[in-house]
This record gives sequence, C-alpha cells and structure tokens, in this order.
Amino acid sequence: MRKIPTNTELAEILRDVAAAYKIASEDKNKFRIVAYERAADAVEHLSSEAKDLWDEGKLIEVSGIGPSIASHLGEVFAKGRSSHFDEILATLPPAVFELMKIPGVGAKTAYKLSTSLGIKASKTALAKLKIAIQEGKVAKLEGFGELSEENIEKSIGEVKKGKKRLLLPYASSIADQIISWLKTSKAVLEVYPLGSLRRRASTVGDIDLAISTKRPGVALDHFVAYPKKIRKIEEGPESASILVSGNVQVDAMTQPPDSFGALLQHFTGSKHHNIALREYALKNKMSLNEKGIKDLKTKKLKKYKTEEEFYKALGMDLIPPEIREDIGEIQAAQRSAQGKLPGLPMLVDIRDIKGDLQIHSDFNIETSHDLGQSSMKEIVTKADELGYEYIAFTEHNPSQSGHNDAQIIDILKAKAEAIDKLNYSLVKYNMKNFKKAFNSLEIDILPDGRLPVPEKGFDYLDFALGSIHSSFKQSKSDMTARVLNAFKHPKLKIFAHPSTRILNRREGVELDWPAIFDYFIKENKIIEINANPARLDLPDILVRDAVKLGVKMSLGTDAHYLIGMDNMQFGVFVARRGWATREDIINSMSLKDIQNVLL
Ligand code: DGT
Ligand code: CA
Ligand code: CA
Ligand code: ZN
Repeated sequence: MRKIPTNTELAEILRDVAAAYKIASEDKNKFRIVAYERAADAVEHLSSEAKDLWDEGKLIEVSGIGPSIASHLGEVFAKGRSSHFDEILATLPPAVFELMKIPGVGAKTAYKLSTSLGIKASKTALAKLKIAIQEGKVAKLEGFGELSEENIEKSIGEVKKGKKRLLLPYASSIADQIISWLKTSKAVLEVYPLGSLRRRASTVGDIDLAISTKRPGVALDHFVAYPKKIRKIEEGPESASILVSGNVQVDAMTQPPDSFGALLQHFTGSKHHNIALREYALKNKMSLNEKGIKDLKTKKLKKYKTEEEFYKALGMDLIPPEIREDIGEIQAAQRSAQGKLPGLPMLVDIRDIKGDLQIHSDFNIETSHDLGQSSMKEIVTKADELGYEYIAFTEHNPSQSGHNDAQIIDILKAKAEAIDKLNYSLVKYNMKNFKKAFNSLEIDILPDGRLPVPEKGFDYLDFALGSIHSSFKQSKSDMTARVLNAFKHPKLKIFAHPSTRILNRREGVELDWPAIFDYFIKENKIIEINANPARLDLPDILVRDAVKLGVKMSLGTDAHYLIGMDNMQFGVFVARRGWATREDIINSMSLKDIQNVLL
C-alpha cells in the first residue's frame, strides 16, 4: 500500500511550492504565495488527517484551503503525487528545499546558495554547503559577508527533522526572563511579548518582543548582550534576533513611543489577520506598516501611540489578540465600532472563573491510572485562595482488574464520606470564597462505550467525567459510537480532554465532532477544555465550532498537584481563542446555578 503523507509532510510540500513561486517572481505570484502558505498553515493545524477530510469531501470546506489546492492534494492522495506540484517544484534544484531548512535561510537565500555554489542534490546539500563555507566560498558571494557565513555555519547544526514548537508556558517563561533583562536598560521604555505568544496560541514557534524606545541602537545592543543567549543571529537599526537555549529564536522589534501602537499591531499578527487588514486598508486608500498608517492620497504617515487608536483609525474597535486569525474578527470589529450586532464577543476572562472542574487528589482510590499528590484539604484551601466557590474531585475510577464490583462500591462510598466530611468542616476553616467540593470521578470510556463502574457506585457520585485513555486508533465511526454510547449514562456529564491530543506527541482521536456537538446540546452534556498546557483540549478551532453551535463547555486543570491548579489561565486562553464568552463556559456560573446544570 502507498504511504499516505501526514499533515506535516503535506504542509512542507505546500511551503515548498510557495517558495518556488517566490523564487520565480515574488511580485507576479503574490496571491499564489499567500494561498499556498495559508493552506500549509491550515493543513498543519487540522484536527484530523487531511486524507480523511478529502475522502469525506470536506477538505474544501476547511478555511484556508481553496478548491484548486484541495484538488491538487486530492491528486497526491490518489496517485502519490500531484503533476502540478511536481511541475513547479521541478523548476528548482532539489537542494533548495533542503537548504531552506536551515534557520534564517529563506527561499531566495537558499536558491542563491544552490545556484552559485552548484549544489543540486538534496541529500548532500548540507554537507556540500559546509565544505563551501570551510573553503570561504560563501563569504565571497555577493550579499554574503563573513558574518552571515559564520551564522549559516552555526545554523546548519540546528537543522533537525520536525522541529518542535514550544508549549505556551515554556515560551512565556523564556520571554519573561528576557523582558526582565530588557527592563534593566534605561533606553527601554516599554516591552511586550508579541506574535503567537501574545495571541496565546497553544504552541509558539519563535518569541517576538516589542520595545518602545527613543534609542533603538542602545536598546538592541542591550538585547543582544542578553547573558543567557547562545549567539546573536542578526542586529539591524530597528530589530535584532538572538538564539537562546533549546534553539529558541527571539526577535526584538523597536519603535519610538509615538509609533508603538502600530508596532504592537504589526507584529502581533497573525499573518492572516494582517493580510486581511491590509487588503481592507488598501480598499480605503490606506497602507499599513509597523510605523503607522499611510494615507495613499496625501502620502502622509500617521503615527499611533496605542493599538486602540490604530484600529480606531481603520474604523474598528480594538480586537483582542487571541482572535486575530482572520476568522471574522475584522468584520465584527467594524460592526462594534458602528454599534451594530453581532459585534466583537465579550470574551470569557480568568476573573469570571468560579471553580475548577477537574482535580485529582491523593485520596487513594486504587486506580490503575495516576493518583494526585495533594490532599483534599490542601486543594480546597488553594481553591479558596484562587477565589473559587467550588471544585470537583475527579480521581480516576478504581481499577477493574484489582477489584470486584463490591470493592469498587466500597471505595466510592469511602470517598463520598470523606468529601461530605470535608464540606461539613469548611466552616471551621474560615474560607472566604469556597463553598463546596463536588464528588466526581474521571471514568474511562471503554472501547465499546461501557463504563467500568457498577451502577450502584454511581449513586455515590454527584456527577462524573468520561474520557478516553485507551484504544486511541479506533475508526471515526467506532470512536463516535463509543463516546455517544457512554454519555447515555445520566451521571456522565463532562467529556474530559475530548480529542486526547498531547501537543508535540500524540495527534487527537478521530471523532465525528458535529455528531458529538449535536448530541451534547440535546442532552445538556458538557465538553471540557482541559487547561493542562500539554493538552489544551478541546483545541481552539473546535471550541470556535462549539461556541457557534451553542455547546456548553467546562474548564478543568486536570491538576495532580497544587501548582497544577494555576494552569487555569491556559484553558481560559483556549476558550478566548474560540470566541467563548462567559455564557459558553459553565465555570463562570455561581455554585447555585452550576448545581442545576451538573446535578
Ligand atoms: P510562530 O512564531 O510560528 O508561533 O507564529 P507568529 O505568529 O509569532 O509568527 P512570526 O514570529 O513569524 O511573526 C510574528 C508576527 O509578525 C506575525 O504574526 C505577523 C507579523 N508580521 C508582520 N510582518 C511580517 C513579515 O514580514 N514577516 C513575518 N514573518 N511576520 C510578519
Ligand atoms: Ca513568533
Ligand atoms: Ca518571529
Ligand atoms: Zn484523563
């Protein structure tokens, strides 16, 4: 059987085609280049395999993949290759695509290296380039000095297959350290993280920082002197890049305070948001850049101190960074500014959150999965500090292999008693906010949809979570039937980490999401947004679908130790990226209201 290309492999092909168009003529192929880059992003972020979507006739419905690119991909699925892609890619020596994998080497540089050094074959491209550098040939090429030769040499070592993207908290912590360093310079007036980090995307490619300064040279010298850097990548008059540990690239951009709003807007992106915004501006005889907005008639550039003023000048309300992905926010922001409906959503905020609906305590429930590390008392104390009114204890169900039904019932009874006792003692603990711990359980949904808890055991639970922890590779129809079958149980209310994806490690399961959403609306069931930064599951694109349809969602940190409870913010980011308001997220309800939903 022919090997079906993965989404990552398809994205790489699409990016190569975009690069080939760029080399042929950037001006002439402008729209094609954008279309291919956009399709590459879309394919890379699909929640199921592109091949399956194609088989179901749904690939053309994916936003970002136009009908012609979809049909070329269809040819790849059917025949293993697309004559159209082959034709375009054949215009370049194969080495170009290999050289483009070097960090900092774009399509044009790769092409120049390949043609002027006579490097043609893909397999030997990197080795041959190394030799050329050692012989000093690269430094002699037009436009390549010794410095960039040295940089390329260092970067060759960084080429590795399938470079992983950073998880959001990891990227944030690196950015925070560099921001602290930057603030020690008097030339730095303000500094903020931009790009995917500011948009709170679930993973981050590189870190972008914006510096407000009247002395960019001084600020950037300070930036590239960052003590923990591995090396400087480049430094120009307005921007610079360094590499820090873990091969993470950090870009810093500067503008004076009177243009800082335009800088923030420009480098927050996303690319697709900016492209759409630029098109809109052009129609209104304006052009946009990181310094401000140019009136195309008078040729005058207007500067903006804040992003709010920048968007206002375009006739829009300020768009929250999380939804700047060109999925309707530009139109919504215009309607908002005109007082029309529907405007920008009032996104759910961490301050709206009144409880955490997935926490594992150390209560020994004799499960075959992992137990939590913190006691019930420690957890409710922390919940009170976080300002919560309630939490749910959701240890994994007792193992079926180790216990008969009667033993499982006994364990659940003991846990119910422990939680009752805890709830009664709350008065003694002088809690400021906290009112109730729910007695819940995270129950495995077995491959056939059965639940490994005897019926009598359910009597001891307030409500339960259901999740998939095995047989991840079932077909879409089997998996969907499995889940729907399980949720027939009236006590099973929340579908926990529903896609089961683990970022950088495991793709999600195949599910018929419209069917799941449909059933959940009808039966008042809830879909979890798991706030564990390695999961962030339900993924943001599916949250957007759920919000449109009116599916209710819950937030749970899945904490197995106290500090895990601090991850709630990451779940809120996912909810916001999916346009969720407080009405969509049940954790924004008071205890009284949420009991009506869950009990
Ligand atoms: P990432 O780093 O892959 O997680 O995604 P972003 O969105 O942070 O992308 P990045 O770092 O390439 O660029 C940061 C933002 O800057 C991007 O969202 C759009 C904006 N931008 C404006 N002009 C340009 C440009 O000429 N090139 C690139 N790459 N980005 C630009
Ligand atoms: Ca970035
Ligand atoms: Ca960047
Ligand atoms: Zn789980």
